[in-house]
Parts: sequence; structure tokens; C-alpha cells
Amino acid sequence: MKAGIEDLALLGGAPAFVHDRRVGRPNQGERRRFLDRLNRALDSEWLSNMGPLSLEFEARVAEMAGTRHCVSVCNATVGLQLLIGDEATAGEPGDEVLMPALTFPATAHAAAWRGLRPVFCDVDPVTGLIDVADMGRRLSPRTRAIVGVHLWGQACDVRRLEKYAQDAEVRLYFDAAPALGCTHLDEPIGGFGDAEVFSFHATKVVNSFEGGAIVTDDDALAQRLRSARNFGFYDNGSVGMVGTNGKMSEASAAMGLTSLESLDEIVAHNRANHHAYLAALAEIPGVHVLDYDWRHRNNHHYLMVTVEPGEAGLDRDLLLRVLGAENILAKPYFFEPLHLMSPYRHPQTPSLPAAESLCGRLLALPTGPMVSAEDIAVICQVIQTAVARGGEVTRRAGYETTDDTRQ
Ligand code: T4K
Repeated sequence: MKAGIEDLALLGGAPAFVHDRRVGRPNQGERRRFLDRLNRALDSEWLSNMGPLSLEFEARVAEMAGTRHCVSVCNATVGLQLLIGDEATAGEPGDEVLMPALTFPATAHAAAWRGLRPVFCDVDPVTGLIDVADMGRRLSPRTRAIVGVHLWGQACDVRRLEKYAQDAEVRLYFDAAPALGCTHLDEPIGGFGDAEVFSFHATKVVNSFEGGAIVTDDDALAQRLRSARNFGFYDNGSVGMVGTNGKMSEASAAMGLTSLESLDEIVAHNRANHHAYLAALAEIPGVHVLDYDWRHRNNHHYLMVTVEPGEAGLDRDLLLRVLGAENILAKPYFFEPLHLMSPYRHPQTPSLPAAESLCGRLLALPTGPMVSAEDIAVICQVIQTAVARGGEVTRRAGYETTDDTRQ
């Protein structure tokens, strides 16, 4: 218990946790099940190149997404590159791909890596999801595709995006990296647009060390993607296109299958954690849980809050430091909106006020199966202690904020 700010570890007190509570701790599932699978792969001496485990993993993911095809890949970034570089999107170098400014840099890099220009759109000031009206204003004759991002597992406004894409005759893809097991109303994320891409990075709700998958109902696209991830090989053994090595290994698929087996349990735990945070933070001024639209199902893998310095008396970056000193390892997702990152910033970069404002205020707090209700009570008590005398914590931490702080 922190009785006052003197007890905060940042100001000299003892840390609240000996072992860290952190964002992104991998969901590994039952280790024995993983090792059994790995042993089978080792015994069979088949370790990659569309082996039985990766095919089984693809079947499971396609079933969850409700799609005819799942093309597993070595990570979601490569999955996005393959998709955005597909012939259906291909145009002249410098043609444009519309996407939100608030996302992980991989979304933009995938387009840039394929010689296309990411064009950033503003986001909804509350959810952080792509602002569809703003996106509509940025459509141009050079637009080849729209990429929606189901940020933190929240479903984009898929129907309006589909309408825009259809009218403009451009491709519609979704970066669904954080959204396995989520829905738009009752429909699983995975089946919207021309294709969607999941991530199975170690930090995602289902982990395959590194990994990703493209899901689609488009038979021809799936076939091209299968070739593209395997050096451009066609079924007859000839190389018919420029490809890459984007395959998922059997070790990754073994972990992915094992982690997937625990998904329901993980989501139930995450959902309970979400409610615990909502209740514990309800009375704390200036630290608000980004509450999801409960009409859609979320995997609750990310517990996002916004920190309002004017109300909380301290800003996001200082709260991050306060928590870090307590061994509570939060993450500032995202640190910088993409349009202001140096590879994409240019003299005509437009201002995207909602993305810029949200970016400086967002913080992911630890959740997941290794974070208990008791842990959440401690984390929120630390926050409460810091916020109760936010202005003083700011001064004593020798820290300057850009916003008004409570005295
Ligand atoms: N699109 C979107 C919207 C995405 O969010 C991402 C990835 C992608 C595309 C691309 O997907 P992949 O190509 O990765 O499949 C992490 C992940 O590396 C990244 O995959 C993820 N988004 C992003 C949101 O989070 P960082 O830079 O925050 O990673 P890092 O090393 O700071 O670790 C995050 C937290 O996880 C820390 O608290 C430590 C913890 N952690 C991490 C690893 C790797 C563990 O506890 N164990 C681990 O093994 O990017």
C-alpha cells in the first residue's frame, strides 16, 4: 500500500512489485503440449515449408476467422507486405495506400517497402480507429488500397470502409494484428474487405514466437500469396512471380497451436481484468479506460487508458515513469503518430489533430493471465496515489509537462 507520494518508488519508496507486471508477457499455453508438438516435428524431421503443424494452424485460424483461406507467414509485417504488394494493388511507384496515422509502424512500412506511399488519415478522437470521413477526403486517383487497422482489437467501421472501397474501386485490407478472437457485431474479424492480416508475435493474444496469417475468401489471391511467401514458386515448381521467404516454421506453428488452445481462457481472464480496471479507475480523475464498444467482442488483450494531464496533474510520460519505478511496465502505445515519424514526415505533412492528441495520452497497462485482480488493485492504488498529488509528483520528479497540471 502506498500511503502517500513519499512511498512512490520514483520518490524513494520501495517498489510495489518485486517481479515485474508487464504489458506483452507471452501467452504460452500448456508447455507440455508445446513440447510434445515440437518433439513430433523433430522426430518427423520436417521443420518448415508448409509442414503438418503450420497446415493445422492455418486450418484452425481460418475456422476462427470464418474464411476459406488462411496463409500463414513468418510475421504480420511480411504478411502485410505480401498483401499490399499483390498484383491487385500494384500500380506505379508512389501510388498511395490510405491508412490511419495511429498504428504500429509496420502498417506503413509494409506499403513503403513495396514502393507505395502511405497516406495517413486522422482517427476517431475516442477509439483511435480510422476516421472514415477523413479517409474519404484523402482518396485520390492514385489510391490503390485502404488499410483499416482494428486497433487494440476494436473493429473498424468495416461497412462504411467497404462502401468507400467499392465506390472508389480500390482494394480494402485490414491490419488485424491485435484482433484474433474479436468480432464486428457477431461476425469474426478476419472475413472483412479483400483480406485481413493477424499477428502472432510473442506479445500478441496468441503467440507463435514470431508469426502471422493472411485470411481471405478470395481463392486467386490466396493462391498468389502462397506462391509469394515461398519464393514465387507455383505448384508446378516454376517460379512465376517475385517472391520472398515468408513461411512459418513448424516450431512457430507448434507454439501457435498450443497458445490457441488457451484462447478462451485467456480472453475470459482479460475481460475480468478489464472490468476490474474499469471499477478501480472509475473514481481516479484524469486516467480513463478506453472503453470498448461492447456490441463487438474484444479479446481485451490490451488495457488502454488515456492520461489527461489537466485532470490528473501529471502527464502520460511521467505516469509511465512512476509505474516503471514500481516494476509495473506499461507501454506508451503509440509513442508517435506515423505521419510525424522521420521516414514519413515531409514539409507538406498535414496536421492530424486527433491522432496527435491521442498519441501523447495513451498508455497500455499490464493485463493478461499473469495479472491478477489483486495486482490490478495494487496498480490502481499506485496510480491513485500519484494522481492525488499529481502536481507535486511532477515537481519533485523534476519534470516539466507541456499541459496544465493540477497544483
Ligand atoms: N500491425 C499492428 C497494428 C501491430 O500492432 C503490429 C505489431 C504489427 C502490425 C506487426 O506485427 P508483427 O510483424 O510483429 O507480427 C511489440 C511487438 O513487437 C509488435 O509485434 C506489436 N505490434 C507491438 C504492438 O508490440 P514493442 O516495440 O512494444 O516490443 P517490446 O520489445 O517493447 O515488447 C513489448 C512488451 O512485451 C514489453 O513489456 C516486453 C514484453 N515482452 C516482449 C517480448 C518480445 C515479453 O514479455 N516477452 C517477449 O518475448 O512491439
